[in-house]
Amino acid sequence: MSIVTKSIVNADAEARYLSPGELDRIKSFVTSGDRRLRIAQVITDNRERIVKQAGDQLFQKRPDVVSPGGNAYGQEMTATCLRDLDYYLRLVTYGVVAGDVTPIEEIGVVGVREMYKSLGTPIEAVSEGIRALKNVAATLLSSDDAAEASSYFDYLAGALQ
Ligand SMILES: CCC1=C(C)/C(=C/C2=NC(=C\c3[nH]c(/C=C4\NC(=O)[C@H](C)[C@H]4CC)c(C)c3CCC(=O)O)/C(CCC(=O)O)=C2C)NC1=O
Repeated sequence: MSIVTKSIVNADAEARYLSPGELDRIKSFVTSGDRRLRIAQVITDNRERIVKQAGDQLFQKRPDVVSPGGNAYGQEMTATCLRDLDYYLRLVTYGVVAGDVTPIEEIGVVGVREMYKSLGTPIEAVSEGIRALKNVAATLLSSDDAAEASSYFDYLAGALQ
């Protein structure tokens, strides 16, 4: 839920007008809108490249995952691993646009630890992959935009750890 919807739901639950603090938070959400949309656009336009380079970085750091016996070993499993990175990059764009980690949490975090456990996927390597997505995306963004985007990648990497 975006800060606008969330504030309205909270205020209406108490049948009150939006408070000065809520209006301030909505103001900063609105004024950061251009930046957040620009970030989402750059990531969306470059998604294939970001995922590919992040995958290369991950497999360099964690060669075990793509070695025999590794969870992402073999062409099909490696492609599934890269698909998961693409899923997470997509969720980050949702968070950036919403200005809120809730969409990332609801779609990509809740229940995921258990899922990866049952698949035998090393979750700390997934986090490593998300940090690689962050680093590659940062090379395509201004430093201010990269800093804004970082918080969503960091949230996700931390939540999966
Ligand atoms: C948008 C929300 C969402 C997420 C997050 C998601 C993840 C997800 N990853 C899966 C598998 C998988 N995920 C990986 C990923 C990896 N293995 C590694 O060693 C690496 C560290 C890592 C890549 C970074 C692999 C290799 C599989 C296949 C495992 C298997 O079939 O044994 C599966 C099992 C079903 C399938 O194969 O599609 C799901 C549901 N699906 C979703 O709908």
